[in-house]
Amino acid sequence: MAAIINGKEIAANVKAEVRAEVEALKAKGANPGLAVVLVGNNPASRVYVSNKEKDCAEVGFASYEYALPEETTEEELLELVAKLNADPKINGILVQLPLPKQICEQTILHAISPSKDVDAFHPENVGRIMIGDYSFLPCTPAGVIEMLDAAGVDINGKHCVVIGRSNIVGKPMGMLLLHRNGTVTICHSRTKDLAEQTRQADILIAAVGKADFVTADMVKPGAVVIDVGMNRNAEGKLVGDVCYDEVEKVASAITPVPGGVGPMTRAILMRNTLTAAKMQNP
Ligand code: BQF
Repeated sequence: MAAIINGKEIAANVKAEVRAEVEALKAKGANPGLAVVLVGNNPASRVYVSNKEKDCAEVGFASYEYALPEETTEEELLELVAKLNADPKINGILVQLPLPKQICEQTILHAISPSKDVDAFHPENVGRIMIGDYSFLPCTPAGVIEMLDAAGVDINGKHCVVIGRSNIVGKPMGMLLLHRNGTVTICHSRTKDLAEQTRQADILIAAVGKADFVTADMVKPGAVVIDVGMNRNAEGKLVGDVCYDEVEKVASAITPVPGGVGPMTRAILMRNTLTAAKMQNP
């Protein structure tokens, strides 16, 4: 029986901290705000955007929604980003991904001012994360670190295995664990004998994007298992990458889906927006 690491609860604590600091900023006359840009009608994206706006209201940020039609061109979106970069009431800019296929995500992310880049996707911020000199945290990986800290899991010297090498989760996750003195293995679709790798993990992070991918035989008894996955199963239910019911019997601690990493990702976005607002209201 593994301990359940409750992301919703830990996220509420992070947001309460942010809220207190937002109040202090406002007392000094600032009115910190986040621009949330949604292009098209992806239903999941709509939910994510409205979640983020709710979080803004909860911690005291103004949020400014820009909902653009599916057929928006790259030039039009670049124009909006330029306008937001120049607007002093906007402290952070979030462009919800994925973007429609006529728009190159990289082009847009590179156009966001690094000082307003609350997702930390601009190459300047990505590079800063690599060398450990950063102010914006990569939201999901930083949320995972915050959960491990809150659960009292010591990373120092532990073997951390990350499954998945995306620019948004896997790669920056490896970096943050490395900064905390973890010994890091990043596995991916070409890894030979994946289970042999994952069984070495004291801390196992699943960021694969496939329901029920991590089974009990892939987990060392007593390991801490963090499930970053967000998948819909055959019944349309939200599930992670980990076979929760069987892995829970082997692990010492585990994160649920929903209510695990997802709420933490959102909480760190609020922390990054606070960081941006502080930098712009010195
Ligand atoms: C929960 C995301 C894939 C692609 C683009 C709470 C969220 C999700 C789940 C959420 C995600 C996933 C977000 C739960 C933001 C996480 O209770 O388990 C919150 O809002 N997320 C996103 O903005 O873009 C994505 C996943």
